Amino acid sequence: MPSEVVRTQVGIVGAGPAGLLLSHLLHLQGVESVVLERHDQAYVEQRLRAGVLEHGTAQTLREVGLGRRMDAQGMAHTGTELRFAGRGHRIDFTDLTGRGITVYGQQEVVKDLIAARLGAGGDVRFEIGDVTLAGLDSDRPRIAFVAGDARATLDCDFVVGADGFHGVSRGHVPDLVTYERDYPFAWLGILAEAPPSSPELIYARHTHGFALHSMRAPHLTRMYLQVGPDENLAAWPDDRVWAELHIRLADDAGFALTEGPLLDKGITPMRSYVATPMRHGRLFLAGDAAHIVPPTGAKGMNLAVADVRLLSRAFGGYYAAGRTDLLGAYSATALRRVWRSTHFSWWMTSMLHVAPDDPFGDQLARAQLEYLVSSRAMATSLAENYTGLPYPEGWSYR
Ligand code: RFL
Ligand code: PHB
Repeated sequence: MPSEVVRTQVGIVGAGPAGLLLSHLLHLQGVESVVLERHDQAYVEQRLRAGVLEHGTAQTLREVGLGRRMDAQGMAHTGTELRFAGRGHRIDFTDLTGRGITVYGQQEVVKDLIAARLGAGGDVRFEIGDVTLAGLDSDRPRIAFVAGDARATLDCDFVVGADGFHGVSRGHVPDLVTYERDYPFAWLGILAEAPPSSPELIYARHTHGFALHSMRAPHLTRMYLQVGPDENLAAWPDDRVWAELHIRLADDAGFALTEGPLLDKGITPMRSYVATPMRHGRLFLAGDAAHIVPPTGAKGMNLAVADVRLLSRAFGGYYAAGRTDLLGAYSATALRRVWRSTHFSWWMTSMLHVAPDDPFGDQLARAQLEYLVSSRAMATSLAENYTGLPYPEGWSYR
């Protein structure tokens, strides 16, 4: 097998939002990177995932030249609805915090990032196999990989593991301490060719379980249902999905749910997971490679963006001025926001889902929802976490 050696400054494993955005932010500072991705480009661009961008995430994308399609096709939302006991309650984000969210599919963000990287001559390699990391304790780490029939080595100054929860990077951090929580349910998600039935997202808690009404475009509705943790998709033919959505989203005001053909249907497990530290030697972890939150708080992709903002500045400081302090502070600084979002996501999840055989938890959830919709203080707390806490000083990406 022929063997190629490629040299770069920052070697990035994974072309999800974390890896691609980091590569883009580094490019803007004149720092070179190569991104290695296991899947092909079409797969990465079509993978259906997150939909909610925090105020700061959308702002970050705009500031770095990635806002054009997002501002044309994304939907700016100024509030969301919480629905329980047959009644809807609007949480007005803008009134409570002066900020809002943007509903824009993660796969669209990924498309915009890939177009920007490739358009600027960036090196993003798809269909890469057998990634192995070596020399992470030295000042010349290497990433070995297979591209087509050829073995190759990427010689770099730093390696970033942005390879998601199932990636290889996290396993290279010795003495990793992990914190985990499993939930006794999962989400069944659908994408329907139907106009959204409400202009905003609806988070609904019903005795049957949680349901979420979201959207992707004026003709595309994205919805989720709480199901059992080991649920089989075959047990959920389309008519059962619709019947359950009608039941859980119903309200006393006669809410009407518009149906349409299903374009996608899948099950997502729910877990909270934090791995520390997010650094070992010259390896830095970012995004889902280091932490997972249940999707109820819509935080996963936003945390990935927050991580790489920090990393971008830390690498920028290293290359421009030889600074190592920001790299040294990365893990501890990133983890502060990770834990805040981990708490928020756990809290939203516990409050909105119905755990089996947990009447005490059920009463707590009701009490919490009633408090939330009657207290401006509590509603403000939800709104500021959901729209994204402002980045503290030092989180600038350059
Ligand atoms: P990703 O997106 O998983 O990207 C990692 C990339 O690494 C590649 N990879 C490898 N490449 C080379 N060699 C290897 N050995 C590799 N191993 C893995 C993978 O193929 C992949 O391309 O991680 P990243 O960049 O950290 O981004 C994280 C986000 O994708 C994730 O947090 C969000 O999707 C979570 N999430 C949500 N986040 C939000 O902010 N708002 C939401 O509304 C929201 N909703 C969701 C969600 C996730 C969901 N699912 C399906 C898990 C809703 C759902 C249903
Ligand atoms: C989505 O639109 O996919 C979505 C929205 C809000 C969430 C999770 C997912 O909390």
